[in-house]
Amino acid sequence: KKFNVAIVGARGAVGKKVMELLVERNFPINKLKLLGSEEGSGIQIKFKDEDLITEQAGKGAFKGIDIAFFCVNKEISEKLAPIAIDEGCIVIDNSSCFRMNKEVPLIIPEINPHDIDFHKGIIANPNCSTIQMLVALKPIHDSYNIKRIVVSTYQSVSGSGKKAIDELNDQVKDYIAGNDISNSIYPYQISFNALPHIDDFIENGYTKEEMKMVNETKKILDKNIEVSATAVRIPVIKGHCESINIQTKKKIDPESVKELLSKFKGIKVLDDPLNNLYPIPITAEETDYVYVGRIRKDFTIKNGLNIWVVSDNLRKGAALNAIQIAELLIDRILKY
Ligand code: 11C
Repeated sequence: KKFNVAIVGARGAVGKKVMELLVERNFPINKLKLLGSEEGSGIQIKFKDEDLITEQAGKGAFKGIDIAFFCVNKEISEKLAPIAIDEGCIVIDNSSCFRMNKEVPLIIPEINPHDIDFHKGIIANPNCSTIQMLVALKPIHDSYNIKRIVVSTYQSVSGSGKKAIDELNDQVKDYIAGNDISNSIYPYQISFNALPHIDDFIENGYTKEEMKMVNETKKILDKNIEVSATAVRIPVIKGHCESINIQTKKKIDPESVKELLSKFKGIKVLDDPLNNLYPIPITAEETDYVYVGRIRKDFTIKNGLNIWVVSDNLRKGAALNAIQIAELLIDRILKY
């Protein structure tokens, strides 16, 4: 069976990656429709051998579409998802708009595939920093029962979209040319800098990005896990890194964790620090894996462990996980 598919926000960083991965994974497409804003419509984009023309998203645009990948911000998702559902389409939403809604499954296929059975038209794709953290922690939680996570992220600019990639590149060029450096996406220069500020700050002193990691972990993996997060933007184009400290209920040792992680689908362990082997964004770029290294005991607490996790945020952190959700949807629900 083949499906009619739409991408909303096809010209953005995630939308483009979804298009690319639909081809790479040989997704069963009958017809692909590219949707965007009014200004973004009428533009020609190549998909396989076809020249597709982007169309304006809105009433009527989702008729006859089976699955729509929403790769837009939460304000646009909020406006368009109800229209898409009304027109009989299933929405896989990349934004944070519906993630914490009790009626909406929030899925990482390796972790909670069964939750998809309860969907009512919208399935949410988790935040990129949550996805790579939870893929790495799932096998550890199953065996050792994680009580608490302390995580600091080092996130690339592609997480803020195409304009942020351009901003970093322009700032580097201006720096080398000796020109003044301007910024519009971030509150400060991002080149040669690090900003402890991703998404908006809220009253409790944390950012929304940090709270996504807290709340999404509870919804996807286990509501009893406590998470303390600090999210930092660094001048890398693709690939988010995370320093993760965990405390488990059961006794834990690095060697068994290494073995456990090596066997888990989607994870690659790179951990031979004496030979300079550890995950870095450049290794993860354009690959589907969540890489784990620096697996070592935390000597300051009972049952403590430190790990370092890296993944391509546009792939497993966004487009790949969204397509894996669609593949799961087809496998469990639509094929019948
Ligand atoms: C970033 N994690 O790297 C964000 C991007 O809630 O889906 C994704 C924002 C979200 O800036």
